[in-house]
Amino acid sequence: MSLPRDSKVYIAGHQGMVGRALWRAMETAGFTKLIGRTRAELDLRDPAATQTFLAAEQPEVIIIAAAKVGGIEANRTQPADFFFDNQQIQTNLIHGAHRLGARKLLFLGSSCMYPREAAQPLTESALCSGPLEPTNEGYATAKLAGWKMCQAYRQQHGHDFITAIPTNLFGLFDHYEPGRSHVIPALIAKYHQAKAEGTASVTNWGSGAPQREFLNVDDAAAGCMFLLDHYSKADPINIAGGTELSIRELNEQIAALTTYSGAVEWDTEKPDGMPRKLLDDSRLQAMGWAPKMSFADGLEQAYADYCERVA
Ligand code: GFB
Repeated sequence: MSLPRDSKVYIAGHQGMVGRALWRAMETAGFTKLIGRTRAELDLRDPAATQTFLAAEQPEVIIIAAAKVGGIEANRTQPADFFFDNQQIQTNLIHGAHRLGARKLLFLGSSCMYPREAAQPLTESALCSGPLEPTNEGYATAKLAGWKMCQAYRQQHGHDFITAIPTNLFGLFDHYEPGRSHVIPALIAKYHQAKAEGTASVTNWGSGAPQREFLNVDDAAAGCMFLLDHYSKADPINIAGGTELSIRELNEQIAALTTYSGAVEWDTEKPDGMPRKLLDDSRLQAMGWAPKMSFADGLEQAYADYCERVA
């Protein structure tokens, strides 16, 4: 059943890439009472501050898009921060939503919750069936706990708390800082700078062999919006239907986009991470939802955003 458009909705993390896209999607869907807080205004890791905020604002719907996020290197080098920050944020918000008796809560998981060696495409039933990819175990474990916490509160208290698992995302307001970025923004920034400075070669990480599925963040937000209106189960559900490429193929597309024509090296001392991460999207597809934007259009949009905001 669709959520009333005059519901008060708190988008936690509304200034991140996903939170901003959710804000756009919910405005487009007609929601009139969206609220957000910046990190400076509210530290969601702080239980007392979070409870005070929720008690004062009384949101009816809570979306957990707030998270410490980063690419493979940030995850590999700061597993404690990824574990602690995410665990704290989601615990405070899920328990807070319970205390409020919130009408609906959407928790956003991550494709790294799937076991490293699970069969591809990754179906929701493969969760917790094997060991995780070591480079992002801290983050993935926190995300698995968030899903399980939603399930536990549904089971014990009957709350409508749902979990969605988006595939690798990119798009407007992505992070371009070299130590933190995911592969698409990292390559856009590297190739653009190399072209501008006339550098002879760029160095990418790993072997280039891993395969990743990429989905534009506005499509992912539309998928979340669809789930808020139409999904109410304990099982997590994938948001996918993106484009799958090897990192080597991705590098060719981004080199063409930025018109970089120099050499490309591969630093195999850097990790590859999961060999493949393709999410099975049949459950959401069967409900009648599919993404709209082509990968090429999404990549052009991301590059334009980088040129305007960052370069
Ligand atoms: O996007 P990415 O950092 O995240 O890396 P993951 C994807 C692949 O691109 C890896 C390679 O095989 C990287 O080695 N790669 C090549 C690069 N050059 C670069 C580069 O310059 N920067 C980056 N970042 N990668 C993350 C997880 O995994 O994905 C998180 O660590 C989360 O937990 C997120 O799940 C969605 O897809 O490997």
